[in-house]
Amino acid sequence: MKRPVILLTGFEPFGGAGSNPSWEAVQQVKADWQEEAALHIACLPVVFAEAAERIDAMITLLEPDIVVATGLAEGRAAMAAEVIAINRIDARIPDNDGMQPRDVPVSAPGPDGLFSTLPVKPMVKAMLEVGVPAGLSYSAGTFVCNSTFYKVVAAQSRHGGMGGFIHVPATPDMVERADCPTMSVEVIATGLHAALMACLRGDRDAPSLETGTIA
Ligand code: PCA
Repeated sequence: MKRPVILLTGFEPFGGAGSNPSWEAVQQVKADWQEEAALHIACLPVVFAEAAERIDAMITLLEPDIVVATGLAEGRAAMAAEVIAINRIDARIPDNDGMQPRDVPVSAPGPDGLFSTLPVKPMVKAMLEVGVPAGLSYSAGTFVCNSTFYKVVAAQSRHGGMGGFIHVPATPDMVERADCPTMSVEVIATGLHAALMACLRGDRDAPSLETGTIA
């Protein structure tokens, strides 16, 4: 059997932050990787057009079996397996290129929404089993993460691979508000590894899986 190929991405810092835990955790997963599958990683720019182009080009080149894109969702307390990407951009803040598109589609001819083609419930279950707080999320927002998620699902469907998105919490060093929930890079990386393993095992989504939902 062909050795499975995985593409795991994180994002560069944005919005004035000095780091982005998604990319830090992705690097940690790569450093610890000992599985049979080939793991490719990349750091995407927080720039609407460029992030989409970059990941699309990598998907064309690698034809990965599994693409998991990750990004920061400050304020969330748990790892969030995103269920659906919406065909809408409404940037609350400018991207790292100073662009702030409002109320425009990700893809004018595309459908209103694209569901993750990753086994989201088994991924959440796998994360919970290794002690990492996790749940499903039905909104990936309307910024660069959601639009990248949309592009990943579309690009993966071209060659029959699976793709989706996980949002991760902020790390303790980056939050100023005492009431903002956080998670360490190590715990985030443990969760991502468990989620990838669920994809590799071919765990199936089942309605009976009790996973919980993040608002
Ligand atoms: N989070 C942002 C973009 C990059 C990131 O890490 C988002 O949720 O859209």
